[in-house]
Amino acid sequence: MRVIVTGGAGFIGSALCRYLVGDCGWQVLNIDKLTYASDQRSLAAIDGAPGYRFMQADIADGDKISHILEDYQPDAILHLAAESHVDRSIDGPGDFIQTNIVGTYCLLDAALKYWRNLPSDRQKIFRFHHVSTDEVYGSLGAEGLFSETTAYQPTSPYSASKASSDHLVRAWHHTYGLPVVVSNCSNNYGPFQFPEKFIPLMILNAMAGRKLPVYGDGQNIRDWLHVTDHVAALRLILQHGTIGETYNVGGRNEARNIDIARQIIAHVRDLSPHRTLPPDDEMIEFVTDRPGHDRRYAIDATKLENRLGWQAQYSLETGLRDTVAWYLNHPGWWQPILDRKYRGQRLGVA
Ligand code: NAD
Ligand code: TDX
Repeated sequence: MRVIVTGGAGFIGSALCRYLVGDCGWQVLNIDKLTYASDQRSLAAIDGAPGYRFMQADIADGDKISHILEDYQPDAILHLAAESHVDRSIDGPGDFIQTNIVGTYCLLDAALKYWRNLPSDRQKIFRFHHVSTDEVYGSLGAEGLFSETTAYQPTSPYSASKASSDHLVRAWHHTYGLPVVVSNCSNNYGPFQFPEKFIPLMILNAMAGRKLPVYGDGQNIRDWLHVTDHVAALRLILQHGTIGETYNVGGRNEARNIDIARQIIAHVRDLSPHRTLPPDDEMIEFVTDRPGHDRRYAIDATKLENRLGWQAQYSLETGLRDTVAWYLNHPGWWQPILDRKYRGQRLGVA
């Protein structure tokens, strides 16, 4: 397979490139704008591999994307490029509208022109795989799970922009016949995640003996999936998913934020016994809640499990422990990111 991955210098995109090039032997062209959230050092494992190429480009630059598609002649596009952090979307929604909605439109427009010009045998192979989130479904009460037929009810600028992009992708299928598949995944965690997201932020703060800022009452629930389980699902959906359909991806790993924070402190104590940390209750700080904070997300992944035979390999306990160990062992990756100070933007670390 010869594919384009958008957003491949980000957290999930880099895991996907490492998996497709390193484990599956595919040819991958990674297209990324290289925003603050990107880090090409996450791709060091495949840098120089014969099947891997990188090109800096904005998905909203339609002409450039069209030229890239004509030159590279991919069998598929895996579209991950996005602004992805909910708190930033609250502070400044503009970039989210531009990349997630306008950028997805430009990419679809270029993909359609490219697909229409392919010979019919290659048209049949081509797929546009749109990678999305469970946040498009809104917030759950104590009961129930998100299925592929749950109505969209996004609540944050981020989730509304992702919902818009999902609708555009489906419209390009229904109206123009572009062969698309869509996947909506729960919260990811694992190595190389940018430290503004909850799990790496909590790990780095715990390691440094800083307080762990838990929003509101800490009772919000997320359904956690290790990123390697997600990228395995993406390959299966791309190769075996049915055109026009949606697949929910989730590991049946629901947890309250406060419990994740406590588990992280426990893992840091256990894996790094030389550190002297304050008692747990002094390490956790309940801080002002996120505006419009969704209470609970939980994915029903039955369709993916039954039709494509996917199964999450990581339990949350093992995955979290491995992730804590990875951050403990890789200060060379995260310290320069913390030192960059994020161009004065909000991060919440230190
Ligand atoms: P990330 O923020 O770590 O990475 C996003 C990447 O996209 C970055 O490398 C960035 O430079 C690139 N990018 C941003 N704007 C771009 C543009 N205009 N043109 C080209 N590249 C651009 O995000 P992530 O956590 O890896 O998420 C990847 C995708 O998966 C996103 O579409 C996100 O909505 C979706 N998703 C994420 C999660 C999660 O828990 N992280 C869960 C479900 C779905
Ligand atoms: O400092 C914090 N304290 C805190 O309590 C941060 C950063 C987060 N939280 C809470 C908010 C959420 O309930 O932790 C939970 C997880 O927060 P994030 O890591 O910001 O993730 P979330 O808002 O759930 O969105 C993530 O999952 C779905 C990704 O950022 C999205 O890109 C993805 O689509």
